[in-house]
Amino acid sequence: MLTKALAAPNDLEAFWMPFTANRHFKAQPRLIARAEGMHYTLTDGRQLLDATAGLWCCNAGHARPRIVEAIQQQAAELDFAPAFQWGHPKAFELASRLANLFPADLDHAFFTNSGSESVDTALKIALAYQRAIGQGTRTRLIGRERGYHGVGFGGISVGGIAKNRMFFGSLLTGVDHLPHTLDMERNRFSRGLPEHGAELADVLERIVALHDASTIAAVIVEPVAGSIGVYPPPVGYLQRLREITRKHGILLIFDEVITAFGRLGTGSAAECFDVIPDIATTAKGLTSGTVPMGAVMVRKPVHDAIVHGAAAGGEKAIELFHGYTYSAHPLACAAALATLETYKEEGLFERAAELAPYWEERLHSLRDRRNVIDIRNIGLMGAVELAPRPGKPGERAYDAMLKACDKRLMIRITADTLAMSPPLIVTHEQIDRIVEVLGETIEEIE
Ligand code: PXG
Ligand code: PLP
Repeated sequence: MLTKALAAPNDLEAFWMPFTANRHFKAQPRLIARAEGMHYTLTDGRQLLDATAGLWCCNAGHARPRIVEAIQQQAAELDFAPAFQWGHPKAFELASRLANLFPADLDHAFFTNSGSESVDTALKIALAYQRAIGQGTRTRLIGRERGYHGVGFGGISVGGIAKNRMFFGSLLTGVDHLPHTLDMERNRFSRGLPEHGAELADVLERIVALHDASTIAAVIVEPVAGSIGVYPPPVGYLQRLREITRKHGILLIFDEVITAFGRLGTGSAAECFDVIPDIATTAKGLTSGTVPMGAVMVRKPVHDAIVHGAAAGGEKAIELFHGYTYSAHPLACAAALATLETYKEEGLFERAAELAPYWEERLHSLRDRRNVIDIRNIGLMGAVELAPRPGKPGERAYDAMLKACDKRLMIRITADTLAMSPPLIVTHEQIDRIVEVLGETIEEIE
């Protein structure tokens, strides 16, 4: 009998893999058997250094004992509890912890099971809020070009990645988009926040002029665009978005699915940039990727307008007709509490902040390598953008991912950008190793 860790299936057909080149993968599979600390082990025994925290989520690293034990104990103690009209203690404890972690009066948590569900939830809360305060004509939602907000119909409607939208019909109506903020002409090889581009937020004024503020419910942006390949916001951009949305009675939603829980060296991007949105969506790092969970953080006035406002109905009436079977799942709550405890006990957010300058320095040492056209970084996020092969967009990065895997490094790719977001427990030596392998990889691929 094979040992459990090395057991591998011999039929890969039935599993239709998400966001994967299924045909190529199944011809040349990469199966992961185990994870511990900063490393993955493949079924063939090879060990990979994890430069991506899984999919931007395992911020505490892998198989952390406190988190593992919490999940094990919880499964034995309370496997499931209905979240509609019932509660369990850890859900309330977790919500309170999150209310403390997020700045200002982002004091209420609505639980979901993923970033996509968090985005759907946030958009629905925004619409319900506008209606609750007598602004029911405000139904438009404004996203941004190249934004990634998951794969629900709400998320792809406000999202701005053509491939994620073009196959799926007409999407939500009444959506418009701000321009994206990547400006390589002016900002190429910026370290941290790019200097130019705050004025791109002013396009919101033109969108308001076009549709009228009375039709717009909310603007949603990633404070740092992650999935598209790490676009830190231009200096002053988020502040300007905040001013314009406030002026026009439009809610500002930060999609913090990647940026929350230490990625920027703080609990949230809201804290990092000192810009307070009305709603913040989270997932991923909330449980360090161990159990699916998201949380939507909502400012008190928004929550109160819906829950305590005139439209809420009698005390026995449900205030918001929304929720998931697995909202506040006991296993997820236990995992999240243990994760937050791990972050705190090990000072991982502070650690990320301390490592960020070194990360920046090392990453930018790659700027003169072959085909490198831009490098971007903030916190413990980084991207190396390669020139695409003529007529074959994405292939150069795809080959880089395979080559890096051969060299025992896991990276992410998006179009021709290599993206890195190591667990916050990464060491200086491991950062050196990541950059060394990246450099070799870039030189060796065509
Ligand atoms: N919003 C943002 C800002 C995200 O980054 C989602 C929503 C959706 O979350 P779920 O949990 O539904 O996937 C995300 C997720 C990548 C990559 O490598 C990025 C994400 C997910 C998977 C891969 O760029 N972002
Ligand atoms: N579809 C059906 C038939 C259901 O009964 C439910 C939930 O009861 C759902 C979808 C939604 O599932 P979830 O609450 O896990 O999102």
